[in-house]
Amino acid sequence: MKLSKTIVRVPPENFSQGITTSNLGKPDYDLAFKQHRAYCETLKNLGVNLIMLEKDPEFPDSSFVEDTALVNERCAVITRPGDPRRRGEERKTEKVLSKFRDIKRIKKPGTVDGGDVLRIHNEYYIGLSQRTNREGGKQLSRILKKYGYDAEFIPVKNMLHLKSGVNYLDRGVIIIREEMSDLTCFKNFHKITVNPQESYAANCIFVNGLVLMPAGFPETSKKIKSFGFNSTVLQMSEFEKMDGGVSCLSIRF
Ligand code: CIR
Repeated sequence: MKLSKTIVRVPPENFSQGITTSNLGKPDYDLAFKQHRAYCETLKNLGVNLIMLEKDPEFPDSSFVEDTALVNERCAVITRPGDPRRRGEERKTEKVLSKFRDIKRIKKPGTVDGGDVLRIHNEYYIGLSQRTNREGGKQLSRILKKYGYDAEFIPVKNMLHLKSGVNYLDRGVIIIREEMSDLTCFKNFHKITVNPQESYAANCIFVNGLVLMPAGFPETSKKIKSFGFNSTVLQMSEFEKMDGGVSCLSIRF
C-alpha cells in the first residue's frame, strides 16, 4: 500500500517535560529537533507529502502525534488519549484530518492511544493497555466494524503500547518482541523476533518499500535484512528517553 501523506509535529522546547518512565536521562532539545528533522526528511525522500503541525508548548508530548488518531481509506478516528495530560493534542490532528476523511471520535469514558492500534490489511489489533481502556477499545472496534474492518483485542503488559512490541512490515511479515511471539493471533505471520536486549527495535515502520528502524540494534537490523527488506536507521535517542519510538512520530496514510 503506497503511503502518500503523513502528519508530523515538531517537538516544542519543553519536550523534556513530557511523560516518561525511562531512566535514560533528560533529552537534549536541539538534538531532538535535529533527529525529528532527519525523520521528516527520510519520509519526504520516500515520496510522502508531509503535513507539518506547528509545535505547541502546552503539550510537551505532542510530537508523538500517532497517539492522537488513526486513519484508513474510509475514515479517521480521533482518539481520546489515555493520559489526561495529553488530552487536547488531538484537536489539531482532527482539524487537519477532517479535510481528508469522515471523522469519528472516541468518547468519554473511553480512552485510546494510537500506539495501541495496529492495522494489518483489513484487521485491526487493539491493545488494551494502561492508556487504552476496554471502553475505548469497544468504541473503536464498533467504529471500525461499521467501516468494514475486523478488530480484536490484545492485552498489553510490561510495555507502554501494543506497537512498542509488535509492528507489521510487508509481505506477511511482522516484527515482534520475543516474549510476545507466541501470541496466537499472530500465528499465521512470518516473524522477525527481537531479542530482549534490543526490544526498542520492535518499533519499526514500513514506508513505500523501506523499513525505518532505530539506530543501534545490529542483531535486529541483520534479521530484517535476512527477510529481504531494505532498511534505514534513524537516530531516535532523544525520543527513546521520552518513551517514544519510530512509529509514534507520524500518522501515515
Ligand atoms: C507518552 O508517554 O505518552 C509519551 N511520552 C510517549 C508516547 C509514545 N507514543 C507511542 O509509542 N505511540
